[in-house]
Amino acid sequence: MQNIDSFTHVRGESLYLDDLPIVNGTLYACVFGSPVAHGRIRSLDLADARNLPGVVRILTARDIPGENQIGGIIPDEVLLADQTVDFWGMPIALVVAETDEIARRAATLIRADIDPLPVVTDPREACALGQLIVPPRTFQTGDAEAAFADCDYIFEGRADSGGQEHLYLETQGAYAIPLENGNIRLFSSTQGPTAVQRAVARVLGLGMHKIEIDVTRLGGGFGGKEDGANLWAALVALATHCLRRPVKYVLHRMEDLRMTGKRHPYTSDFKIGLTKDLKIRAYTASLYQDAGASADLSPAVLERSLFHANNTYFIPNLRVTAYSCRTNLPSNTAFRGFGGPQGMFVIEAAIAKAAEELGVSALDIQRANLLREGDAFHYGQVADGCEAEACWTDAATRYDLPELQREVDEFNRQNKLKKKGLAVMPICFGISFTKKWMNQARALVHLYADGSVGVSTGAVEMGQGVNTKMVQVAARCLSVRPERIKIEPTNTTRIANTSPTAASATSDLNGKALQLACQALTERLLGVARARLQAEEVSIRNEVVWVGNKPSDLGWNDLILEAYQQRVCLSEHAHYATPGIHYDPTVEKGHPFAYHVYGTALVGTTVDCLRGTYTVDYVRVTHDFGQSMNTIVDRGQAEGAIVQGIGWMTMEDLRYNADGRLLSNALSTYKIPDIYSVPPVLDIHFLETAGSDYAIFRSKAVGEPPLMYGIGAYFALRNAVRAFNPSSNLPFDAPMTPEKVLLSLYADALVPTPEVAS
Ligand code: MTE
Ligand code: LUZ
Ligand code: MOS
Repeated sequence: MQNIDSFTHVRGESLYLDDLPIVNGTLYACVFGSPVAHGRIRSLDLADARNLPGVVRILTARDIPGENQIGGIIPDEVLLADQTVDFWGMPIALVVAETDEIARRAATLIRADIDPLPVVTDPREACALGQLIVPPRTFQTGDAEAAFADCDYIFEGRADSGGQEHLYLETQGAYAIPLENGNIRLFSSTQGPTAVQRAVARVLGLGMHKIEIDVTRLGGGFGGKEDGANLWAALVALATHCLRRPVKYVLHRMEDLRMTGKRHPYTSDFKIGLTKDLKIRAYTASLYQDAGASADLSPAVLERSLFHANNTYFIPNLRVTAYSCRTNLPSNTAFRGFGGPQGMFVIEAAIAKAAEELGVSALDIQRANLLREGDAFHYGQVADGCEAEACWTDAATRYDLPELQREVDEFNRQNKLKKKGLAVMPICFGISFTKKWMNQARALVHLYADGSVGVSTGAVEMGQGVNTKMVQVAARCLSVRPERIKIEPTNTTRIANTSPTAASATSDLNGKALQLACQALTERLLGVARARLQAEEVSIRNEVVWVGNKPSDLGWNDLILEAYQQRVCLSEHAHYATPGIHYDPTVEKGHPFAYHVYGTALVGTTVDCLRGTYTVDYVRVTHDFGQSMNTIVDRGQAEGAIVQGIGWMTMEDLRYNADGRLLSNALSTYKIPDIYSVPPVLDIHFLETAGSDYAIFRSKAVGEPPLMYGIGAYFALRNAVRAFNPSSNLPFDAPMTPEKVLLSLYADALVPTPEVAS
């Protein structure tokens, strides 16, 4: 089944926040952000801005009736800066004006007198200063220190990965409408309607019941709107609360780039120990996460880095400690993979380091250590339905890995100025929110008397196709055609206490709730049909002549109408909570994931060794989708995630200066993959696997895992560079930009040798 949104998307008819019809009397908001990254506010001069015609009000922390606090996991994030500013662009005041242009102009007229404080932008420095968001966490199994003594080889190193701008096509924004009795209806571009509702209620000092959040769809979120949407919604809600007028704020791209958090950069130290047969016996690592100025989701992201520190390898002795470090940058936040990719990059770097030092292929180490059925992860869960080896073997044979390797070697023998590199990237990703309580969802189904169907769930459509999957679930469970079914906007009044649309688990959680609701309705309808068929039998025996439809022809419409006339309830609200998951953070052991997703990618690159430019020639994947319920949607998700992962690992280069100011603040200085950077060969093979009982219709979660195939592009590029310059002692420092490639090609001699130049 095609994505149900494809027609309105292509015709430009899909409604995003900024497309909603404007309500009479709407005002426009704009933030005045801090001009420094860290400092103490002495005074604010609002006079010029206030005097600008069309400015209605300028709001500051003092206007907040409730708590000046929007922090989720930890209450450390103010809505508007009060005493101190902690990052460049941090909201200090909100201008509300008759037009968007006036609001923006007025914001430029505000002056802030701020005493500067020291700016920290390096997580290691923050850690040394004791600036931690939460106490460090350590996951361990076996005894890594003792195991190093039994290792034949030990290697140490450092691995850094950069941040990543979400670059959702639709920027952050919200639109608040005042209702009677101080109630507010809020349209928000959020992955987490309930998170927005909670933040707004807290800031306004109101009950959550007075705040209704409505989301039709997002033009992408990628994690940036899981928590990151709360701020903008709370700002417009504050303005609406104070002025009793509708207020709208949709960020300009440069505001969004400057003021919102991104994927967490990590810097890590690792130590890996192997035996002669290339088995990894021991692995230790320290991960330093750049959390930015406040916690938001950083502790949860940190936790997932720890869960995925082994990627898809069985490591009997492992100890990994992670530090969430507070710096003076916008608060970094969820981004597809949620810390998993950062943790996995470190173990892949350690394996590459070992391979390079030993003069073996990394593939041999990766292959020798793949997780097997029944192996325990370091957090105690036992691999069940493990497809690591199946995916590797399928990819290696389907795409002829030995032949691909021979091609690379042959090409590199014959070419001096171009080199090819190949890397294999196996992945393993746990499906479930790592906070147990978040693994729940609800669905509300109305069967209308004419036989049409309305479905509400907590799922937010953000391009990933969840609405299409919800139609499929309802159609299958009710045995009706998809055309009869409408998916309603996500709304906190219809579905309360939603978990954010995140963790790739949305279809599983909401789909299962929807399945339960449909099953309950089907039971009731069967009861009606049964009664009618029994009546038919009686009537036939009594030779009653039927008028109209014969009961044996009882169609869907007749059945619904009959049920309605018999006063049978045609609505159902169902709840689903993932069974069987648990976790004890005091010992860091448990069964946190409903299941794991596996896969293997072969990635090939070519480097131009004069220019430092490169291409990713192919990504060839065998992926465990379980029993995919929609191969079109799932293939699209895998393709998009792979390209996004390649972007993170190769070209997306966030730069802040020492003053904490974002330099890569536009698309001229921040490069993301475009159509030309999509690998010309992007093969994705759906491995036939059993799926999981905890996946909806055994169709495994797909949103995030394939992003991690992009890590293969980094190592394939590294292999190409080393084919040109074997003595190049490249640091493990992603992204591998053309600039870095060029410098590392000539790491020992900054000018090409005459032989090479010829
Ligand atoms: N796909 C599109 N087109 N747009 C997005 O914003 N977000 C990703 C992924 N795929 C995203 C996307 C992220 S970060 C997650 S967690 C999942 O979709 C969330 O949706 P799901 O749970 O339905 O997979
Ligand atoms: N969000 C979250 C996530 O709150 N918890 C998670 O475990 C998670 N995992 C992936 C993506 N988002
Ligand atoms: Mo995705 S990072 O869970 O929104």
